[in-house]
Amino acid sequence: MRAVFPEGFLWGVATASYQIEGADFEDGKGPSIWTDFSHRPGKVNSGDNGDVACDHYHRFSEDIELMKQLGVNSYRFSISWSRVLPEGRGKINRKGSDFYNKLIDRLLEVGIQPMVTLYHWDLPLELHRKIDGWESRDMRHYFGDYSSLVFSEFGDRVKHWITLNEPYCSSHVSYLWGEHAPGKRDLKTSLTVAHNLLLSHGEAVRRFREVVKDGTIGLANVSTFVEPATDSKEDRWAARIRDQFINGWFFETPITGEYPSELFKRFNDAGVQPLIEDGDMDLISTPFDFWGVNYYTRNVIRKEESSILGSEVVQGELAKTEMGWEVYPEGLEAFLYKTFKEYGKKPIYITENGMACKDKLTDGFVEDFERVDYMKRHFSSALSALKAGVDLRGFYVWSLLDNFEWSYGYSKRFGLVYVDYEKGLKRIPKRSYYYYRDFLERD
Ligand code: GBH
Repeated sequence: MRAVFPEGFLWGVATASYQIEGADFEDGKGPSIWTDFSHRPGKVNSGDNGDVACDHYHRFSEDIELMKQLGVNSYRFSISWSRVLPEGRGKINRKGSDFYNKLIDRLLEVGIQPMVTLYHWDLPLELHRKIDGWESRDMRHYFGDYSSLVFSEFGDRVKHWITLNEPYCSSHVSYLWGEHAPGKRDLKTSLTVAHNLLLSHGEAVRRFREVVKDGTIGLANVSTFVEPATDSKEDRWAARIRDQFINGWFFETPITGEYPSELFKRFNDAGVQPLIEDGDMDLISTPFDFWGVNYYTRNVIRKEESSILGSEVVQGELAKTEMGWEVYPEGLEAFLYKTFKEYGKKPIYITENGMACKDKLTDGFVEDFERVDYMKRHFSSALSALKAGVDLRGFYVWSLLDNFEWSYGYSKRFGLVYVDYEKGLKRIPKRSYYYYRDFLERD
């Protein structure tokens, strides 16, 4: 199957700073909102935190070796803002930026293209404390300054950039559902946060054009394929509105410069709409180069008038992963097609796809056949999208290593490589790692 993908297609694995790095207080690094959140009782499963995580900060050479043996030609990781700027602004922490210099140089030495995310949820705690973090309109300036700094430090070697990872999660999962840092529950606040995130995305793209002359920059969104529970008019309406909430808000707005109209009207009627100032929508719709699509599952939606979204998520009947998410590879092809057609005809990278399994270490090995099956089916769905004309440029499996799965702590494993948290964080490649290696080598 691999041979059918175009020449130059990027095959990779993806990670994020707080989930793997550890060394959270080392070499001048400042705390992030996740440092704070994970140390609060009851926020993360078993009281887990990212103080040590996979200790990737000290073991990055070993981890790059794992990638080299795997045969990927690209690696998507994120930069920890507070490692580079401990208080989110001000003077650069050289030891922090040196870590990323060493990481990038080593990747290039072994022929792996870095794809770098500027923000994967670990906001410097100081910015949260002093200026209210993403609730503040000023964030776009701080994010802009941080971005400019990072572009000038690493832009000579990094050619693929992503501004934000899943603004849906850093707004709604964090400020509406309360499951992620900082753990608030208020729709108006969370819509304000989403607006500030989108403004910051636009600002970073503008800074990028000033600093980097040969590179591309995109936005990575979580993309949940939304389907109505029944074919009734009510459920189809409910699914459409829900799709605007999860997907359209972050896929349509940066293209059209307008929030999805039906849902915006609903929020406006309820008085929770974000405050939009002159020039905001121009900034948000600053042209950028590609979409990152993080695809995991679908949502089945039924009308529920009492909810402000007008709907609820119902249990689907498909097989589920350890996260309880339905396995639905067909949704990937459909989503890619829709994204390409409706959201600006841009090149697309699948920047995350993977599953959590009940991985058990037995006689020193992990037989994660379910994950192998999941990968096969999603690779083939991606191929169908390509054949249907989607400009698909790459596929990153989430994730290289088992890691800190946010509010689930270390209880959920997404890695191609098992991390033995009991035995010195030993890395043990799973069946799926060898499947991917063979796929990349000869399939
Ligand atoms: C990604 O987010 C993150 O970028 C990454 O850091 C994380 O480790 C990885 O996924 C695995 O979780 O309605 O119950 O079916 C994933 C965001 C949002 C995807 C919720 C699945 C639907 C859940 N997720 N979504 S459900």
